[in-house]
Amino acid sequence: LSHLSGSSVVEQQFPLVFAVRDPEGHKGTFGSVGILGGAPGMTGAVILAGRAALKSGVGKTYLALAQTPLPVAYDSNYPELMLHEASGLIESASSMTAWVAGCGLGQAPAALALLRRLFAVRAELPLVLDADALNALAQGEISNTWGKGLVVLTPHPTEAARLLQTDTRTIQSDRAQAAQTLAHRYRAWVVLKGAGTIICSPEGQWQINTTGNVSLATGGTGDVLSGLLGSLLAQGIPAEQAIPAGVWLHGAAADALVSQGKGPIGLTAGELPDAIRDLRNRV
Ligand code: NPW
Ligand code: AMP
Ligand code: MG
Repeated sequence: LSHLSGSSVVEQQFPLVFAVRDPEGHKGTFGSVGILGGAPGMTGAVILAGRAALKSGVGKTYLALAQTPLPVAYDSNYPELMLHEASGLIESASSMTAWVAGCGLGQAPAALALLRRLFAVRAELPLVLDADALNALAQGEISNTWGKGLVVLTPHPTEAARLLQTDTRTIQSDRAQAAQTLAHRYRAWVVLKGAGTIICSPEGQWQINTTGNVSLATGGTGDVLSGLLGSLLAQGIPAEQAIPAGVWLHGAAADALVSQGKGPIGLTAGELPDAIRDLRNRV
């Protein structure tokens, strides 16, 4: 059990997250992340995940939207994001270095089919499952037997309750136990979100994150976290560092914004990516 705290400690604990970049590096050096989500009415979720990925240093960010035709051709604030219809982009799954799935994906049959296809073609790429991908997993809509390759589950307490066929109160009454049970059952890394996020390895070793505050209790902050984790994994940072450091950065960004008077009331998820970037460069 290690309590994550001050930034200098974090820099020592996660050297690969805060390492100086190779001056000879190019965009290919820093990986490509694909993010599957964004059903009608929830395009924002996948855009937020994409912005978080961009600002946390991945080489290229591709959004696979569960909509035909696309509602917009590009994000005019962030034209760096490459928007595609999911069905096409998933066929190029192996050109990414990590995937995120579920942000605003919805539960429509077509969305579930996209998820199944991504599972079929992902090979051994790291995969972060959030939101509706977790709901699909809970309902047996997608297989829980993934082969080799890292899987990260990022449930909030109610998503965890759905996965374990219990209620939110039971999850909250012993969060560490819930995270360990999930990690064991799914043979995956687990990030059980909420105040005092629990990070648990597939082997059942858990730690509690101490950054973050109630300003994060607003729509879209979880989508930012999944984009951030996918980005760090796409950059080739090993899970042992990428996952706890990503959770730390997400909370620390909210703490920094609150100290600047931008919360706890009225912080928006879209403000987090710039703050995450500042931390990653300044820690
Ligand atoms: P309550 O209200 O206490 O009973 P759902 P969702 C609970 C997308 N989004 N501690 C709480 O239950 C997502 O990506 C799109 C305790 C809450 O009401 C998903 O695809 C956005 N309980 C989809 O929407 C921005 C907690 O869970 C319930 C808890 C649905 O995701 C928003 C909600 O869970 C959103 O991200 C905690 N810490 N946290 C966009 N801009 O496009 C949550 N709960 O029913 O799974 O709905 O999380 O909103
Ligand atoms: P989601 O429910 O998927 O949108 O994710 C919400 C994000 O905000 C997660 O990273 C949570 O850990 C975080 N969060 C929500 N409420 C709090 C809180 N009271 N204190 C700290 N973090 C929180
Ligand atoms: Mg969420």
